[in-house]
Amino acid sequence: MSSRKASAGSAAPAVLFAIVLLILVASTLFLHLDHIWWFPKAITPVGHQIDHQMFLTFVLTGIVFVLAQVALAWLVFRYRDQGRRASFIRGSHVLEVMWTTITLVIFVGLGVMAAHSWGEVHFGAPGAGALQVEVTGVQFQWNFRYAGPDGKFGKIIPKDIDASVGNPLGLDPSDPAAKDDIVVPDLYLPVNRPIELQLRSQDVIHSFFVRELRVKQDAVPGIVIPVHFTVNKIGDYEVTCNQLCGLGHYHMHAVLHVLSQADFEQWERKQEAQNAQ
Ligand SMILES: [Cu+2]
Repeated sequence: MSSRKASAGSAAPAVLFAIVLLILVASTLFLHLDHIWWFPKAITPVGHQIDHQMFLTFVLTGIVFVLAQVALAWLVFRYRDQGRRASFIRGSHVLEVMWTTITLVIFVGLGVMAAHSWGEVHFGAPGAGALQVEVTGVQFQWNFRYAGPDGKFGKIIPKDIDASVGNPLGLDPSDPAAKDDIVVPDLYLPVNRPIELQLRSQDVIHSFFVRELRVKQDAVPGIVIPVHFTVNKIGDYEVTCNQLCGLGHYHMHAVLHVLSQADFEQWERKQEAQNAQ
C-alpha cells in the first residue's frame, strides 16, 4: 500500500511553488503598473527622454520576466514528481546561442539608444547663453557660486577656505573678479534657460542628485565635472548627496528653487546688493 502511494508521487510541492511564483509575478506587475513608489515627474527635456528609455527597458524586461516566470511555473507543475525516475538531458546549444544573442542585441541596443540622452547631459556643449553655476560639495553641505555681474568666476585660494568667516569656497579677496561672486547654500535657477553646473568637491567624493532633473553626478576632488540641462518647470526640489560621504551624509542636502526669469533676476539683484554692502 505504502509503496504504491510513493510511486504516485506528490503534486503538492510543485503546485505550491507554481502558485507562489505566480503570486510574485502578479504583485511585481501590479507594483510597476500602478506606479506605487514611482519616481517624481521629470522637469527637463532630457529627463523625459530618460524616462522614455526607462519605460522601454521596463516593457522589454517585463515581457521577458513574465514569460520566463510563467514558463517556470508551468514546467514545475508539468514535470512534478509523478513517481518516475528523472532522466538526464544535455540541453541545446542552438537554444543557448539563440537566447544569448537575443539578450545581447537587446542590451546593446538599449545602451546605444540611451547614449544620446546621457551624452547630452555630460558631453554636450552648454546651450547658447547658458547660466554657469559652480556646485561645490564639502562634508556636509553644498555651496553654489554664481559669477555675478562681471560674468567671471573669481580666483579660489584653498588656504583661504574658511566657512566660519563666511568664505566657504576660499575666494581670493585680492581678485576683483571674486568680489561680486555670489555664494549661497541653495541652488536658484531660471526656468527655460540652458544651465551648466560645474561640480567640484573640497574633500571626499560627493554626488549631486536631483530626482526631478534625472541628473546624478559624482563631485570628485581635484576635477571639475560639467553637466548640462534646461529646466522647464517652476518649483522647489530637493538636492541631495548620493555618495555615502561620512557621518553627516544623511543631512547633506539643499533646495533647488526654479524661478521665472523675472523672479530669478530679482533674486540676483538682491544678492548683488548684499554683496555690495
Ligand atoms: Cu556628500
